[in-house]
Amino acid sequence: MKLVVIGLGQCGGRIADQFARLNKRARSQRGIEITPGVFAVNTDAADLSGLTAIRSDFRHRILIGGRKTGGHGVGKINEIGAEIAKADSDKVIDAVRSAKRFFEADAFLLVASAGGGTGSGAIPIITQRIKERYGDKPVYDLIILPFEHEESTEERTIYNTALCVKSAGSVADAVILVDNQRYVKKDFSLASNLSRINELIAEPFYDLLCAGEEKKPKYIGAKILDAGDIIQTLTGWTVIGYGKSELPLITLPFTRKSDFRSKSTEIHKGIHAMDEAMSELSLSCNPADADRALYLLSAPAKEMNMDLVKELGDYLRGICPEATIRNGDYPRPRGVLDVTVILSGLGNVEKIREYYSKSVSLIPEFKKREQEIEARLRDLEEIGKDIPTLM
Ligand SMILES: Nc1nc2c(ncn2[C@@H]2O[C@H](COP(=O)(O)OP(=O)(O)OP(=O)(O)O)[C@@H](O)[C@H]2O)c(=O)[nH]1
Ligand SMILES: [Mg+2]
Repeated sequence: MKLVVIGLGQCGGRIADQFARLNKRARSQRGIEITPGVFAVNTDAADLSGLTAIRSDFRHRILIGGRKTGGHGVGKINEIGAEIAKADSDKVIDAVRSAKRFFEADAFLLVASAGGGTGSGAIPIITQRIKERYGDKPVYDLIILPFEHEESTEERTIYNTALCVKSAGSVADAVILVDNQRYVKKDFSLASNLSRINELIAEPFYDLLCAGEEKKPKYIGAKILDAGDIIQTLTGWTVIGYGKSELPLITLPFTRKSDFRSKSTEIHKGIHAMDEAMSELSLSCNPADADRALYLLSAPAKEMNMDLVKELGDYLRGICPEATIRNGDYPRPRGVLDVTVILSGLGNVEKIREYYSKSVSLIPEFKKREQEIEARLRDLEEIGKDIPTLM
């Protein structure tokens, strides 16, 4: 599957940059292309300069709202991010259209954090504009939810998140939710933590996108997972997970493949990888709420067998009893067995419920603060009304 990736705001831009890196890896390791165009859009010029893999010309790193923000962001007010995106959306559409291989893309993936200003406000607006313009291609939003400490120190973060998620949910074909807090590992420093988190966020997409684009016969699975399967699966609230089991690099001569013990070891490893994928989902949710699910097994061809594929299917069926389940296998040279899982069409997401209910109680507080600020400004004007101006 090929995606046009558009990162909005700082977080979105950096994760899009990570997708550009994945594409370079796919090209050099596998000779295939997974992202025919990667773009970053921001109100902040410095953030755009900090990217490394996205092409550096103005058509790939797109500065919006320049006159309004002076190139310095919107300071976490996502209503302003949305206004700027409305005014400058043509810049994004034109840039995407001019990408040379744009016609090869199967879908769009837009990426942003929900808690900031620019990306949070722009993602629903740009999603809508792209849908109006390219009705035949689905548009998916990958939305990054804030860390817990950000929610507790700044209420605006919760309000931004609720506004962003609700708006994106009403326009995108699917919203893939990623909770930053799930990736916090205490032993990382924050700076390297963010780039490590971004790698972990993008990684599950690698095999998923490569599987259907593979051209070498020996890496083509018995059941290929292609763009059609992914598009049929993605709808509404969605989470993604990834897990792996390390395999020995060489098979010892005395463990014959037909041996029942080695077969059960493979199944054990497969289940272990699936278990890890489910426990490290991008947002914690109840899998029983999924209407659709998908799993991709990647492993050396000789490690995969029908029993393993069936066991993984049974495992998923057990925890997602209502879901339509799609699957595929992707033979890889050697080393690891990994499993990528998508749960989609979730009927309930506890975390979103929390954002909505907390935000409802914040609205009167924000209104009151706004009125207070306006009243103070009126006061100030009143005091200075007799002073002449230079204008
Ligand atoms: N995973 C991840 N989260 C990030 C990254 N950068 C920022 N965030 C999160 O994104 C939120 C802040 O949003 P930003 O993306 O910085 O904001 P923006 O869209 O640039 O908007 P403004 O700067 O307010 O104009 C916070 O919840 C951060 O924790 C990143 O590189 N990776
Ligand atoms: Mg910013």
